Amino acid sequence: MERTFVMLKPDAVQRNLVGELISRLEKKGLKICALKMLSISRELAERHYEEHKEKPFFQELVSFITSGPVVAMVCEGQNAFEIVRKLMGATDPLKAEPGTIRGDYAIYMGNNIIHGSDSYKSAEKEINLFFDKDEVINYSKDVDKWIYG
Ligand code: 3AN
Repeated sequence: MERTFVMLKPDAVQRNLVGELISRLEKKGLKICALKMLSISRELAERHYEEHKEKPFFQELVSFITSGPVVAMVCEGQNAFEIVRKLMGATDPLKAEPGTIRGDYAIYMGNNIIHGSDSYKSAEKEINLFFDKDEVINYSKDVDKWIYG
């Protein structure tokens, strides 16, 4: 099973969407292996978004993600990062299809509700940035036999 990093951004917390979004991930069949609310420091934000350092929107990105608490998660499942990216929808809410999280809840590119790793390499980096080893729980669920056959 693969694991991916998911973050519900400050706009999701402020708009009372945390329960709804976690529910969508759970209903899809993803297993939550780690979950916590935290305030992101400037240093953590800059490390998390380091590949965007040269982009014109970098400062906006860092100040938004540090503007209020976020909910960080590790989700496990077959093809975890691709599945989460499908549920999220396109980065630009204008292009995100209705039925996806951004398609249903976001209007503005900067405030697009949710982050999900875009590869297993970035998932590993992001999980290690946000969680200690003992915060990520290994466990099995009987329902997995109904999800995966
Ligand atoms: P995604 O979150 O879909 O993986 P990335 O990694 O390309 O998208 O961008 C990271 C974050 O940067 C996005 N979630 C979005 O909030 C912000 N962002 C991306 N492109 C722009 C842009 N052109 N203007 C403002 N913010 C942007």
